[in-house]
Amino acid sequence: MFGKSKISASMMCSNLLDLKETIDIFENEKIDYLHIDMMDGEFVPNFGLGVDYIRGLRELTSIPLDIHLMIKNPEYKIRWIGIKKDDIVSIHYESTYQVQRALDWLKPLGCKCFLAVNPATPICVLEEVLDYIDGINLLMVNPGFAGQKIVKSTLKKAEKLKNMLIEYNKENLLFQVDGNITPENGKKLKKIGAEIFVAGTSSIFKGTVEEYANNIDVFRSALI
Ligand code: S6P
Ligand code: MG
Repeated sequence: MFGKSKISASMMCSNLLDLKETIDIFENEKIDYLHIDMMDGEFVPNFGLGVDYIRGLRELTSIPLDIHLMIKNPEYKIRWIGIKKDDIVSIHYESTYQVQRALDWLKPLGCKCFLAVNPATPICVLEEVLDYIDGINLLMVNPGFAGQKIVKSTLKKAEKLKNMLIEYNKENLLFQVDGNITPENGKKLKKIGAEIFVAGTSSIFKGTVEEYANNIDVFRSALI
């Protein structure tokens, strides 16, 4: 219906013992992005992947990163991360009082600049920043943990977002969905217009590492 779906594998769901094998599979399967959930224990009630993890991952692979910043005041911390030009970086609308300034400071780092919004944040808050972003990360769960169930209202919200992008002539913005993206939810969201799908325990990280390639095939065929 729309362009080719992209898969962003959620690395917080991977088993560290199998990391090298997992990355090899993702390279063979041509996974588009590695999704990095960075959490500071303040913006969300959990700690997540950090700068050293990213540095290590860069030595293992050149798959671009999709860095989801669940940290307070990200504008003051983005230079610590080692962002590259093919990466996506999402900052949360709710994580700073200075959203436009944060985007302004992110842009010169050369990555794709995304704004993420929590399930209860209305999409109308995006109106004033549409000119400063390359995409939107729509959270389908309250961020902080893998393995949660979709917040039902976010499906309707995804439709509202798509309509808003049409209304503002901003259909070129990339539309990512994150949280409980099962093949079924992915299919629905693809129909609505989502293009980048974060794949965690609901899709590709099921069973043992030997099952990942098959899981990816199943997930991919739902996103056609
Ligand atoms: C949630 C985080 C997500 C999770 C993803 C895991 O805080 O932003 O990126 O990693 O939701 O996938 P699943 O399928 O377990 O929800
Ligand atoms: Mg995430």
